Amino acid sequence: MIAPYFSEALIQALHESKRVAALTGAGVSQESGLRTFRDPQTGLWAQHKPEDLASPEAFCRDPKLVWDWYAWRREALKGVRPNGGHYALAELERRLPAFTLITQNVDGLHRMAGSQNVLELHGNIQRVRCSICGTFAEDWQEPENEVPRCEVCGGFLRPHVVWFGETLPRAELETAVEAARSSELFFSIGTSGIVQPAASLAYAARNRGAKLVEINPEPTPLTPKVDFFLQGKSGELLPALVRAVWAA
Ligand code: BJW
Ligand code: ZN
Repeated sequence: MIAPYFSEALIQALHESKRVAALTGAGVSQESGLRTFRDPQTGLWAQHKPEDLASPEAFCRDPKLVWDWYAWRREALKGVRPNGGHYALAELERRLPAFTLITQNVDGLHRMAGSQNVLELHGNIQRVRCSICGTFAEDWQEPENEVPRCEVCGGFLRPHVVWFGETLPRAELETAVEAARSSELFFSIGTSGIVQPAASLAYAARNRGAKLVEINPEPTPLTPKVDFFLQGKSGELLPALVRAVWAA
């Protein structure tokens, strides 16, 4: 790859900013081999739109279908490793005085790459809780053709993720809003920016005077508002940016 060009203004902004926040989406994990949400689906799940599976209504209608989709995704995650973009974000946390990483992803790859200060707005796919009483399950029986049940109340188990129409974890969301509002530089990386309330964080940052940086191979609804649009893959651009800013 030819070394990408980054403007002096962006490099200077990264040198000077004391408070930086970044919001990531499924695109940061694409180069680790994971599918994004709004990519056309292939194979086993091609006939279902993810939006139609990630909802309490879908789980009510067909709990087994939704459980199997998540079980398949957990299985697919087994061999998956973070990519250069995840590692570069962990490096930003080490380099910058105050850096908050806000992710919509449930795959856990940011922590695997070494990021410590991660706000998981949509939960984590590896955790499972009861859909009735909320008790977390560490391990569970998988009866054939049935959704596993809670040992406490007998309710169906479900993934500890946030579905459409459900509220985000309050503490994480409040901390994310505060980090966005107080940031001088805000990155939106690998997200289509259409799912609320995560999508509004960039606007909250901008309204308080932050400069916006977007990294995405495709323009999004946010693109016209950003100060720096880095068009391309985050697994390539983020490590190159870190090298450009902190060149030995
Ligand atoms: C690359 C790349 C590479 C590719 N490098 N980039 C206000 C207005 C309108 C609607 C609402 C509103 N407030 C709430 C709503 C309703 C709803 C919503 O936002 N709907 C919109 C779709 C219109 N939001 C909610 O229901 C939320 N709850 C809530 O707000 O509660 C209060 C409330 C409830 C009801 C009414 C009002 C208020 C909850 C949202 C939960 C979202 N959950 C999911 C599933 C999580 C579990 C799971 O993983 O299965 O979260 S849906 C899915 O979308 C997932 C993602 O985190 C999320 C965002 O997707 P993301 O990450 O942006 O992925 P993609 O695929 O869309 O984009 C990938 C991008 O990467 C693309 O741009 C590519 O170009 C790019 N890319 N390769 C960099 N290599
Ligand atoms: Zn229960």
